[in-house]
Amino acid sequence: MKTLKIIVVGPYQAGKSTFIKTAKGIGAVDGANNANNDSDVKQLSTVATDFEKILIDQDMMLYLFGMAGQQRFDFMWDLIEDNAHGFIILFDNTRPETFVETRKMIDLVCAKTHAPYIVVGTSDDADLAWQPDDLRKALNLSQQLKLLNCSVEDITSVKKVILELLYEILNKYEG
Ligand SMILES: Nc1nc2c(ncn2[C@@H]2O[C@H](COP(=O)(O)OP(=O)(O)OP(=O)(O)O)[C@@H](O)[C@H]2O)c(=O)[nH]1
Ligand SMILES: [Mg+2]
Repeated sequence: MKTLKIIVVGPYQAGKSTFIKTAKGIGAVDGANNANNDSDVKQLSTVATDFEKILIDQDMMLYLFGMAGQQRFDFMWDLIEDNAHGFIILFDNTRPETFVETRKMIDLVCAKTHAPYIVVGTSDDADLAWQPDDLRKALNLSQQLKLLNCSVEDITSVKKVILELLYEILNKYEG
């Protein structure tokens, strides 16, 4: 069984916990096998890390970790960055005041690891959501870098994000 460790990071209230809870539902096998008894009870704001195990098929298990938005990002790094296979950097499409922090997280991921990552704007379903071209400019993202939108409560949308990252990871390690 291959296990992949994926870290979800992003500013405070970006939708990380909701994303991870929704992701639990994408497992190929029945819910009982995907359930993780250690997972956090839903809280208003995460004080520890979120964690879910997701069985993709008989050969692949994802370990999905969420970094608490209120904790200092640097402090958590030594614990999680070691053997991560990929990163999902989530930010809220409707909260431009968090864009500077989002950019810093992208820079930190690039500086600390060579693992693949994707940048994902949440609240895609909201009226105030920024358009992709404007987001690219605001976050100073190159055209090559993948920028996706996601509604974190929507399982299809969350699945698309995870599959995109899996393609990136498989390309890197097997391509
Ligand atoms: N409708 C909708 N709501 C969202 C979306 N993203 C975030 N939210 C809402 O934003 C709030 C925060 O979501 P959480 O999943 O707790 O965010 P978080 O990043 O884990 O927050 P912290 O742990 O405090 O950093 C919740 O009320 C979510 O329902 C989205 O894509 N669509
Ligand atoms: Mg949280």
